[in-house]
Amino acid sequence: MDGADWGCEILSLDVQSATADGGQGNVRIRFVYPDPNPRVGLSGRRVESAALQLLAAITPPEHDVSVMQEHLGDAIRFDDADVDLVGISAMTIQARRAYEIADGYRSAGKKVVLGGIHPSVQPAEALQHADAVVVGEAEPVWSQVLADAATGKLHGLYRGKEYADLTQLPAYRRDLFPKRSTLSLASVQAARGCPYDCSFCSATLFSGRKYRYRPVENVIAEIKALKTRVILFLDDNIFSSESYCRALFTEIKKLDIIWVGQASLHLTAGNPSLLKLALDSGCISLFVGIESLTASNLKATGSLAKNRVSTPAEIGKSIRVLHDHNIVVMAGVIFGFDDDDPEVFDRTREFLIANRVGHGSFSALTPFPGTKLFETLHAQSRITTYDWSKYDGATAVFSPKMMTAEQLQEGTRQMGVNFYSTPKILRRFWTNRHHPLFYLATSFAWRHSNRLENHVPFLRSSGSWTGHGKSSALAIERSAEQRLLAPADESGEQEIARAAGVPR
Ligand code: B12
Ligand code: SF4
Repeated sequence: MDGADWGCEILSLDVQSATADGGQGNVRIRFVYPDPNPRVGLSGRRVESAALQLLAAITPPEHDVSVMQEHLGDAIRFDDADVDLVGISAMTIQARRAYEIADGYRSAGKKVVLGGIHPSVQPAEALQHADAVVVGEAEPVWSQVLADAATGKLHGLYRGKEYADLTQLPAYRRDLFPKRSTLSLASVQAARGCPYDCSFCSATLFSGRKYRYRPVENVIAEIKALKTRVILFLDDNIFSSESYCRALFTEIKKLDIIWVGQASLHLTAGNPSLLKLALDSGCISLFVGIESLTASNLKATGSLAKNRVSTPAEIGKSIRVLHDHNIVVMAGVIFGFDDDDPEVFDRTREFLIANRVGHGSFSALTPFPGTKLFETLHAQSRITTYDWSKYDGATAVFSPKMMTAEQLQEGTRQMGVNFYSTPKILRRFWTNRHHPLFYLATSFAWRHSNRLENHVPFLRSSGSWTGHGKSSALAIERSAEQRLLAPADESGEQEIARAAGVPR
C-alpha cells in the first residue's frame, strides 16, 4: 500500500522504490502488544489486539511480520535474531510495560517504534524509549516508517497530515494470529471518529469529530471472510448515523450472525425502528456509556449530548426500550465526577438493580493524558500520580471533590463485587433471558474477573514509578495545544523532538 493512498504529505519515498533501488527493503518486523501486568499474567482482558492485526495488514508484503501478544501469554525475547524493527502498541495503562519492552529491545540492538493512543498524546515521553514514535493513526505514515527503517533513517516523530481514508482500509490480517482458547471475539470496525468530545474520553482527540465510514460492502466482505457467527464491533458508537446504520444492518441481516457493540441511547432507544433492524440483524448486546445518573455531571463533561437523556427516570425508560428489543444492556458507569458524593454508589446500585441492567462496567474517573479532564485536574493540582500503570480505571489517581480517593477506589471496587454476586446475577436473569447463554457466561466471567482482581492487590497498584516525572510534566505543558494531525509547518514536531532530546 502506498502512503499516497492516504493523502499523506509526509511521504517522500515509498517502500516499493526503496526495495527496487537499494535492494534493502525487507524489514523483519515484530509487533508487540504489552501486558500491563506481565508478572501475574491476569490482566489486559484477553482480547486479540485489533491494532496489531491492522498494522500487519497495512505492512507491504515484502516485509516479514511476526506478532507477540503478551497479554495472551506470548513470552517476549529481546535477543530474537530474526527481528530488525519492533513496533509496540500502548494505551496509557500499558505505557510502563511498553517502555520496559522498548528499552529491552533497544539494549539488544533492535530499532523500536512506539504507537497507539498513549505515545500519541505523550510523544516526548515515548521518544525517550524509542527510535521513532507514530503520533495518531498509523495508516498515513506507516510506509514512510518502513522505508526509513529499510534505509537506516528511522528517526523521531511520524505524524500524518490527514486522518486515514477508511474507504482504503484493508481487512485485518488474522492469519498471523494463532487460534487460542480465549474468550476472544472476532472484531470489526465500521467507522472512526466521535463528534461529542466528552471531557474524560480520548476518542475525539484521537479520531476526530467527524465520523469516517468504511463502505458497507467492505465491512460485509470482511465479516463474511471471518467465517464466524459472533462479531464484536470496535466502533465507539455503532449507532453513529441512521442512514449508515440502516444500510449496514440491512446487509448484516442477510448473514446469520450475532453481534455486540457500543452505542449511545440517542439512536437506539430514541429510534425503535432502527433498534428493531439492529435486533433483526443479530444484535444481542450493547455497551451503553450512561456515565452518571447526575445531570450536572453529564452537562459538565459534555456527555449529555450523546445520550440526550439525563435523569434516572429518562435513562431507565431508555434502558427498558432496549430490553423490549431483547437486548442485553451493559451500562458503563464512571464514579468520581465533581458532583459525586459517597452516596453515589448506593444510588447507582439501586438504579441498576431496579432496572434489571444485565451488565455493568464500573470505573473510577481517570484523567487520561491529552483529555480535557486531564488538563483541568492538572491545572487544579488534583492529580496525585503520573504513574501511568495506575491509570487502570480502578485506582483513584486524583483527588475527587466530594469524597476521598479511598472512598472512590473502594466504592468502585465494591460496585463490581456486589453487582456480580450470584443472587444478583440470577435476579436479573428474567429480563435478560432472551440470550441465556451469553448473559450467564459473560456475567460469571465478569464475576470471576472482579474477584480475581480483588485477590491480587498488585494488579491495582504496581508500585511507584517515578523515573518519568520530568518527561511527563514536559509533555503535559503542551497538551492544551497538542494536535494529533501534523501542523503545516511541523514546528510542533520539532518542539517535541527537541524537548525529548532528539534532534530532527
Ligand atoms: C476495543 C477496545 C478495548 C478492548 C480491546 C483492547 C485490545 N486488546 O486491543 C478491551 C475491551 C479489552 C479494552 C480494555 C480497556 N480499554 Co479500551 N478501547 C477499545 C476501543 C473501543 C477500540 C480500540 C481498537 O481496537 N481500535 C481499532 C484499532 C485498529 O485502532 P487503534 O488501536 O487506535 O490503532 C491505531 C492507532 O492507535 C495506531 N497504533 C496503535 N498501536 C500502534 C503501534 C504502532 C507500532 C504503530 C506504528 C501505530 C499504532 O495505528 C492503528 C491504526 O491506525 C478504544 C476506543 C478507541 N476509539 O480507540 C478503547 C480505548 C483504547 N480503551 C481505553 C481504556 C481506558 C481501556 C481500559 C483501561 C478500560 C478499563 N478501565 O478497564 C481497558 C484496559 C484493559 C487492559 N488492562 O489492557 C481508552 C484508552 C485511553 C488511554 N489513554 O489509554 C480508549 C481510547 C477508550 C476511550 N474512549 O478513551 N479496550
Ligand atoms: S465517551 Fe463516547 S460519546 Fe463521549 S467522546 Fe468518548 S466515544 Fe464519544
